[in-house]
Amino acid sequence: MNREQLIEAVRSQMPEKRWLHTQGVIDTAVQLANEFGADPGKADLAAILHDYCKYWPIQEQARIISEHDLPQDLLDYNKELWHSHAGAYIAQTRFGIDDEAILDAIRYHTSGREHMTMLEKVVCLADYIEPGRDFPGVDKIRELSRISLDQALIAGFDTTIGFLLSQGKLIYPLTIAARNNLLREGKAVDKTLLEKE
Ligand code: DGI
Ligand code: FE
Ligand code: FE
Repeated sequence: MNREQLIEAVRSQMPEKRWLHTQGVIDTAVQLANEFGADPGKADLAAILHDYCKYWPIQEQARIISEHDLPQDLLDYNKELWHSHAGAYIAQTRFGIDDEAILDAIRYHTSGREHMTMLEKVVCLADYIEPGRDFPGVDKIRELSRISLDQALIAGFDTTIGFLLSQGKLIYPLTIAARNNLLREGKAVDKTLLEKE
């Protein structure tokens, strides 16, 4: 299957609005990959497929998780987390994507996780700041993305965590771990300086 056919396959799974979002994520992810040193070809492929299952019936997404070797604890958290893991599974089984780096970028694009690769960060951030996104604080995240991928991503997670708190919703532990890890990595520089004195 070539890129054009893959694009059509993805497009057929979602309403036009979500397809426009996906196009935005593709462009932004490739741009960020070039800027911050991730593989633009992998960013392109991960972005194309990242929301493939987003509009599938929620029972179908749950079934994919429960019937395969995927993290079962997802089912105890918000259903918005499910499409990314289901999507990675389908990318592998239906489209033959066997590059774990690409699959992880799809898998963790919603929750994030500790020690994210550059590719994972790029896809996750692109999902936050693609041109069609319009939520309070998005311009600040776009601004930060011109300076620091990590700071922008922290601001993104802050927004999501704040939103989930305001709604009285559960927060998946990997999202907290992702944010903590990015904050610690940012501070690690200072620690090294102190140790040298
Ligand atoms: O699929 P998209 O809408 O493009 O974006 P996404 O895959 O990042 O999903 C974002 C939604 O997921 C957002 O509305 C918040 C919701 N969500 C629910 N629980 C969690 C969560 N997001 C994170 N990061 N962590 C959660 O525990
Ligand atoms: Fe998504
Ligand atoms: Fe998305």
